[in-house]
Amino acid sequence: MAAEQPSSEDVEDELLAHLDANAEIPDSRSFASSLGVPHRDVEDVIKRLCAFRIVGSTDMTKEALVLTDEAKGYVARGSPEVQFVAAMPPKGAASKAALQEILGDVFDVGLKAAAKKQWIGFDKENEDLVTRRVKDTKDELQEQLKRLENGEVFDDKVMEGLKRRKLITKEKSIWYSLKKGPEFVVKRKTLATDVTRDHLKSGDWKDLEFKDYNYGAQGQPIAIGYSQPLLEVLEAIQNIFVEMGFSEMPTNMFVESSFWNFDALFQPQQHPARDSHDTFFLKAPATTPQLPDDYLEKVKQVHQSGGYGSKGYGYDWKRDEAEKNLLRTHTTAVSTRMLYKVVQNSFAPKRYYSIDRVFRNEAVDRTHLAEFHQIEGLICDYGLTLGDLIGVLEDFFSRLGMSKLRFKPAYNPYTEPSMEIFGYHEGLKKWMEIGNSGMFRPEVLLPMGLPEGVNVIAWGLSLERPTMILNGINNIRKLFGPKVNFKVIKNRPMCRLGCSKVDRSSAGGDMSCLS
Ligand code: FB9
Repeated sequence: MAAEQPSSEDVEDELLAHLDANAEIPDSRSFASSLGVPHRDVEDVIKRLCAFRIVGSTDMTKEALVLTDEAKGYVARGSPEVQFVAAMPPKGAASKAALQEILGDVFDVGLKAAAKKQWIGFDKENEDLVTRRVKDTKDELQEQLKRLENGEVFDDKVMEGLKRRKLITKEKSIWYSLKKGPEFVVKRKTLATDVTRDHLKSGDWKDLEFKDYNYGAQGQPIAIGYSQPLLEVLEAIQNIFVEMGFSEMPTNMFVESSFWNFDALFQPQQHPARDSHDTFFLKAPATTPQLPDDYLEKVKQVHQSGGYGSKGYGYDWKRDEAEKNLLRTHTTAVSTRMLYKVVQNSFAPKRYYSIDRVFRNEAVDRTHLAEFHQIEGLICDYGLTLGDLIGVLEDFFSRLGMSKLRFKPAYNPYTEPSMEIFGYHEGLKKWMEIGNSGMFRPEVLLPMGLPEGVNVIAWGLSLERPTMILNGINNIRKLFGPKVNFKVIKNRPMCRLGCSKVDRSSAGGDMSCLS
């Protein structure tokens, strides 16, 4: 009956008693084998006693050459070459297939090694046959491996041979030399960690020593899901829009017709953005014939010859160009559909927003993918001015933590005036481009049938940029897709919108993403 394995408490008492008697334990490995316990059991006790400063330990490491599992197999069952010959009939030939059956994965190594030792030969006629050339075999290899196991070392040539046959490998072994620690005791009083009912009933709680509370102890990591940073910022920005009285536009249509994506927005058909270098056009379904004819006619007119105070572009507008299907390049395509719908029934002032994917056939780089999430806000109402637009932008971006804005005149085919928006980020002490905006042109609004005097102000930005900045992520590929590092996601601080203070230490520190 195998001797009862000493418990960890027993090993501890043995170790403390030994230290008390000998002041030091120079080699924890030989101490472990003297107790007949695996070294790791002594390691656990050493770690515990060091934590209580009862014991002081110095750890030493040395690289030792140890037998691989394959070699241990040969020590147990003999070297492959010996096993091979042993599986053959005492003399004459044997079929490889039969030997393969018997020897399994030792067959290959055994065949090569036995052949190398000229213990076997091959039959030219029948290549499945091997002939035995020796009566007995001396298992030098097994002998060597056994002696190695007992710590013997051979000359380099032998050792190199064994390494080449992957029979020995380097193993770092660590051991400890132990001394009494400042809190050394022969018997460690186990500190109570809880007052149990038995303690109370037995009353022995009075002379128990309790373990101090470790207020720094980390709680059990709770396995919960983590919101994708993009979705976190998306939700926050949706709340900002709803708080500002905006309602969401339906954006569940990635495939759009050129008509709503470009023509309705008074973007001329030869505009560079309308060629496949910038836009993903669809092969199938390539076109959308269902377009509102009367409205389309008006769009055609305003492109060709203007009207509504505009002289238009004066080019020959083609319906089939407008029918071409594409992946929408901006959610402004949804805005045109919405505005057109607004006038279908009696006009009423509206505040709409959209946040969804848009697709641009652009070169992928650190901040650009071929798709991103566009955020768009628009207000249509009587008598809206550029001042109203600036006011709304200040309100919106202040809720995003950007209180100081600057506006730079810009150009969009569908808005005039248009402005690029720049915001000063307190935390990063930096001005950055945070979006684009403008007042929809009459050439966009009036063909739709929007009443005179109604203006539409709108602005747009991306979701990826603020999310990268607020999470200190400098490469958009780390934001979503296969390169997302979940540890970063898991351990990143909650990004709080509106607090412009980016705490550098927590936000992964590298601010190069802002350039
Ligand atoms: O998002 C952008 N920048 C940004 C936004 C917020 C932010 O928040 C801080 C942490 C708190 C930080 C940065 N940009 C727009 C500016 C640039 O990044 C720009 O280089 C890239 N732009 C994208 C388009 O790239 C081709 C961002 C994307 C963009 C640009 C314009 C619009 C929408 C998205 C628009 C519009 C528009 C205009 C008029 C009417 C209706 C819509």
